[in-house]
Amino acid sequence: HRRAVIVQKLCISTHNDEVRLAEEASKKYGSPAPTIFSKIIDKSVPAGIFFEDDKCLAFRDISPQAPVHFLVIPRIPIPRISEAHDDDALLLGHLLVVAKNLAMKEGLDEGYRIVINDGKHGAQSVYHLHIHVLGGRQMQWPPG
Ligand code: TR5
Repeated sequence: HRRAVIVQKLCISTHNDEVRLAEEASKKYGSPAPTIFSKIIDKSVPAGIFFEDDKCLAFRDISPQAPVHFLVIPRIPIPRISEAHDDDALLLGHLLVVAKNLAMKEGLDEGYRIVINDGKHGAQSVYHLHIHVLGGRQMQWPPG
């Protein structure tokens, strides 16, 4: 009986941990308005997805600004880079590593541009964090 009680207590504490983690996760970003990218993630809107893992996905930009133009987005809806949290560092690093691995797979061996637009001055139009990867032509500097 004592063992059963211990097991039960362990289960309750595991359950409480999960509930606490979920609560913390939901507090972290509140419930940001779902964007078109949430629909791409849940596949209710079709997109040219060509890479997926447990944390992110990559798809072709619908309005390409270069011969190769794709977006890498996290599955969790961080609205913009300026709203990322310090403890998102691992995820943000992962997005960059995926972006450069995919750039290599896309044959961008002469270089490419990685861009994150933030807010109004950054000309962000979709409020779900995304990394642009553009390549296949000579880029100019400074950007407009
Ligand atoms: O301007 P920011 O940095 O916010 O970039 C948003 C990007 O999302 C733009 O380059 C758009 O062309 C791109 N975009 C917008 C939509 C979309 C997309 N890329 C792929 N598939 C898309 N679908 C299905 N719908 C969009 N509204």
